[in-house]
Amino acid sequence: MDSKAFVLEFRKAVVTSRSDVLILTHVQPDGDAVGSAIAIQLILDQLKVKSKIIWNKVSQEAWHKWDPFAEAIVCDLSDTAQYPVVITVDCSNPDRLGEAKRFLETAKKVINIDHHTDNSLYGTINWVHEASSVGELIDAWLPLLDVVFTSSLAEALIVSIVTDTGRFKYSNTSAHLFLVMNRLVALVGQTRYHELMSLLFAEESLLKWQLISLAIQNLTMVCEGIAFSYIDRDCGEEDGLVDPVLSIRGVRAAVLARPVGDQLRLSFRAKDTQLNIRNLAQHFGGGGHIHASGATLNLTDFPKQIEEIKSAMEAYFSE
Ligand SMILES: [Mn+2]
Repeated sequence: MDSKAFVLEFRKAVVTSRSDVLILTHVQPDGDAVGSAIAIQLILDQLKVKSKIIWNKVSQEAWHKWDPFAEAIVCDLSDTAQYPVVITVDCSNPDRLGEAKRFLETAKKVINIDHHTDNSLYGTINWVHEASSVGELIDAWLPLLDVVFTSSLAEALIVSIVTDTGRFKYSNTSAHLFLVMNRLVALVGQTRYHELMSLLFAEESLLKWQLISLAIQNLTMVCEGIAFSYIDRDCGEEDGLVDPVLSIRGVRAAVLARPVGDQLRLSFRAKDTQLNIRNLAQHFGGGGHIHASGATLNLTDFPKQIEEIKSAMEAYFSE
């Protein structure tokens, strides 16, 4: 399906919906999830289609960060309404929706918009292409819809693109993206762009720094360049704790384990472009991007599991 065909299908599905269109994204929404969900809502507003976003498992830190962008960041999973049209953004498979997965079961049409190459194409309409972010994908087909490129739409796409490229540091940053950003920043203006960047990146909570400090203290090298660490307390949906470990000189890839409720969450990151860290994540039943992925295990005995993960990693890298 080319972008013209997709836009036609998209429009047909949303304008014929008899009730609100539901927009969903993955648990622990990051900047791309939040930005692209809001962008879709703004597009639907212009098409005079009513919509609702349900956020799922937003951390305190993320709450603080995303609140200025989303008027109402509310986790309303208790919602019992059925939505015939559901749009998912930045979500490679239904499990990543967490509890909100159940909305897919009653939906007649699921529009799956994503940039993860391991997306399971679970939608009735799938728009899945490799790109830096879902924001970049949306930007590409916007001219095909009768939508005015407003500054709030540009803001949402900026949040999406800037966060998913790690502020233009990651390998997904293309020359083309700067042309996109040129247009977007011109729409929001230089002053607002600076405000947005300050809201997103100028500060982190004290708790986050304390957790980062724990991750650094518990660091071990399972083999040359491969770091493993853990945080032995439940820090809820707090995200971005593996990146400081990865930023240590000499570390090519980092894995971080932490308990969240009855789960043990693993984050995988690589800065060595030759290293496919997703293979390791898949080894633990997870998935994601080649250089940034995750896995979730059942939490049984944390200290014992930490040792098992370490040995499994050693065995994996000695092959
Ligand atoms: Mn993304």
